[in-house]
Amino acid sequence: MVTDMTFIDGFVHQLPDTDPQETQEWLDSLDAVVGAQGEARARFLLSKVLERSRQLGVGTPASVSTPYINTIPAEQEPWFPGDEEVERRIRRFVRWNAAVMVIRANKRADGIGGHLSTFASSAAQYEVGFNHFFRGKGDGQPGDAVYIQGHAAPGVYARAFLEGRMDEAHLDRFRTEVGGGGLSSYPHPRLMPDFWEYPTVSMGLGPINSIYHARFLRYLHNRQIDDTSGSRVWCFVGDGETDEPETLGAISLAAREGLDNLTWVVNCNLQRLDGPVRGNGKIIQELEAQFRGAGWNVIKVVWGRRWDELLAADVDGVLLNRMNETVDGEYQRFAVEEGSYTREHFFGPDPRLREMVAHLSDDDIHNLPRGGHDYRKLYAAYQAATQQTGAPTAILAKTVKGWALGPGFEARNATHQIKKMTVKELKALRDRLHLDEEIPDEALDADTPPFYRPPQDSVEYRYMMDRRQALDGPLPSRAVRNRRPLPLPEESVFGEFTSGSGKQEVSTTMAFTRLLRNLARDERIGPRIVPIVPDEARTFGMDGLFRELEIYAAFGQLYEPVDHALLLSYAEDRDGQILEEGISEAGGLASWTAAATSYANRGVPMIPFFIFYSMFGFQRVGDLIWAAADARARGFLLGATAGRTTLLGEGLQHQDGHSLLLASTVPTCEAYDPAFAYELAAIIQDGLHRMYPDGDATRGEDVFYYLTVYNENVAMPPMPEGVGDGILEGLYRFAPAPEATTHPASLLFSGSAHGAAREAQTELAEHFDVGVDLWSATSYKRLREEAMAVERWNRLHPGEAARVPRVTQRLAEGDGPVVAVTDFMRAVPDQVARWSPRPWLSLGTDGFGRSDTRDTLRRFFETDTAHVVVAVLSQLATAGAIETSVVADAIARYGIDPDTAPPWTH
Ligand SMILES: Cc1ncc(C[n+]2csc(CCOP(=O)(O)OP(=O)(O)O)c2C)c(N)n1
Ligand SMILES: [Mg+2]
Repeated sequence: MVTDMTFIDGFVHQLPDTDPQETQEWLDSLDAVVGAQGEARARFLLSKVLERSRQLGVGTPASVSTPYINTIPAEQEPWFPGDEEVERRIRRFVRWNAAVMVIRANKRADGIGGHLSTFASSAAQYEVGFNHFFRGKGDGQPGDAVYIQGHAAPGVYARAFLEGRMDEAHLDRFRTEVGGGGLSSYPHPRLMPDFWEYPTVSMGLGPINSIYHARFLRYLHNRQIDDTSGSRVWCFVGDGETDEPETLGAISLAAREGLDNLTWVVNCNLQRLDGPVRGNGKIIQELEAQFRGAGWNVIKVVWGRRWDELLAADVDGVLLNRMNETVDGEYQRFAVEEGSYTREHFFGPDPRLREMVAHLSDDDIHNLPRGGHDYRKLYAAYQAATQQTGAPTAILAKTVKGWALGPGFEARNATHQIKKMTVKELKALRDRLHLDEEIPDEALDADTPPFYRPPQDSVEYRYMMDRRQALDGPLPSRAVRNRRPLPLPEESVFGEFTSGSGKQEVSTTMAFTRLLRNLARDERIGPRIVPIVPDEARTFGMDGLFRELEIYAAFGQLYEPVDHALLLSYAEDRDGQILEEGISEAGGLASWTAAATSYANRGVPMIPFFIFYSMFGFQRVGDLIWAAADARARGFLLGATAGRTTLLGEGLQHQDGHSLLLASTVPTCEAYDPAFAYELAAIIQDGLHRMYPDGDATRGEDVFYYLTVYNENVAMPPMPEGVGDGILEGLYRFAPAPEATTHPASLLFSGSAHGAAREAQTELAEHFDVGVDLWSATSYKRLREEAMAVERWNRLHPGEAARVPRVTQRLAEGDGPVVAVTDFMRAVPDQVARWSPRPWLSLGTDGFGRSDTRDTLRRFFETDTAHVVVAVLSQLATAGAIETSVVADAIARYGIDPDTAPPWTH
């Protein structure tokens, strides 16, 4: 009986053994090898057998881990085509300038920050890419997409400096951005729009974005919009960064879709910010298992070339054993201690191992380099990655954090945060980099260490520039180009929404779906529309689009769907248009970002519409949205099933009354809460024109839109005359006050709250002689930003004629108090309260949602017709326009219990 579950292979127990005698012979042989020569030899033989079986095409399950050595054996390394000595010199210049830039910044302004150790550990990884692999954007090429680890930015600036793309004055503006011309702390396209393309410093976002980016390149290709076969996505990842769920959460997608255009380089320096990543284990082994299990090609670059000869002499497998059993905490210690310590504690315990390194000095032992610093090993790995077909590659490169910076830095637990060097440390670094001719002692005795750039006629400069030229120019480089200009849609796409829906009741979500279909059908812009859904199309009533637009599937539809006979069947295709992301808002957002930045990254504008449960947008993936804004995303986000009471039965975790507030925190997000179909259409139409005026990406604004759409069906009114600008500006008068009323007031509604407001208008006129005019407040964010700008102008221009914010001007057009009602928190309308020229009161849905009918919920949150009426009356009474008894009568009339606890307290 099998007792250890880890060794059960169901297959060999459930199929008949057709030749038990032969089976027994194989097993006996194995027993004999283990008995006579030990486990190491047995493992070796088994691995050989597995390797042969793979060569013979005998499918065996891939094991998820391999021994702790390089995946590519020395004898299979390719010929290195570069000049290693010149490249080493270039690398040293880069290393020097990167360190000096940070040190000078902290001399200028103590506490300005910056990082030395991250790039010090990954310099070779970047340099091998810059000299041999990363493709630039010269001659209108789209080039590669390189996601650079945020904290390695100093090294990238240093290289740009050497290439003459920056001068010393630039480097001396590292982290000094206000006033212009500064270098951002990390990759921020928002701040350096000609340089950086991909924001990465919020850990985990670069990795997930890189996966969906690579996938989006395939999508563009398969849909024949752009030939992306020449572009690769590279992503540099920290080993600590792999702790983030976003980093590894989508790796299976990359394998499933066969993204061999994607290469990750995980810099395994064994440390994160506070200490070891896996002190008690081995991060490389753990990651290997995860990536292999997910179907990635994994290339481990653990040991530098000087270990090759030791491994070749490892006849007993003792070295391999020692490598396998040593945990990362110990490896980190070996990097800190002298060679004698490693001799004693790594090699020492086993006499055979000790003997193996007897010919090496302690210094030699200390300097046995790790694979991630070995240029040739890295070159071999990158080349293998670029030749891999059918799967993405993860290169796991082992390094020392702070490598070459000296004993005060290398592998110290505090190394991540150290940003200063003493003169002595600087001299030691200079010596280690063999730069004593370029940087003499006197230069270092001065207060500020110098940068160094080799002259333009130097071998290094010419070599570096030749390499970049051969690889299509410098990188990173961001430019908005019209490689594939975007034709804007026909006017008729939007036209139908202005006349309303007549008697037919529809929701704004249905209106959006119809608009999306119109856009996708438009001959001009149609192919550029990218509908993205996270397994919610049916929820939003969009499943009708499946058959018409089809769902993108990298390998087509390999089965006949269960609903194939239906008109609206589930249709997948290689050139399908819809990105159905499954249950991953993060994935949807990453796809959206890839599409929303394609106008710049590829010069191919695409118009993404990501529609999701509004509750799972800003609240769930807000940081991805922030990063997209940093990346200057242009596109549309749609928060569906919006509103705390409009989505009725779903309860606390679903009913969103705050996404608009969260959206208002993103500077370039245009947040709208449209009530009617014509508003929605007008906003989207205007958005397209702002992003791509006359279809020209280079003149467009880097803004994106967040629109809430609701699932409450109503008869959509026709668009009133002359309200076009008001819709976009955030506020317009929807309907005048009923005639023959005495007391004026104004009611502002947004989104689905229009229902209560419109009913209240009638109720107030009929029963209370109050005449309210109705206003649709489509965007409080827009109104607030305009008002803040006006307020600021007034503050800074004393004595000049004061300007008046738009919201103040508009509201000055009426009399009496103002009541704003929304299906979101009061803080949303309150954004503009202080600019109201009349008394202001907001009604909203502060508190946790809960399941019930819409009417009951609106009564509970005090946003129903009765509460709107009472609020207007109460405001009028406060102003002395009516008696307080009228308010009391109304409270009684509508059966409102005045003594319940506020909804946000329970
Ligand atoms: C989401 C997020 N959380 C925390 C941080 C702060 N942080 C910056 S660097 C770092 C450690 C990075 O370690 P690793 O990924 O191993 O990179 P290394 O510098 O070692 O290459 C942390 C926690 C961050 N940038 N982003
Ligand atoms: Mg690390």
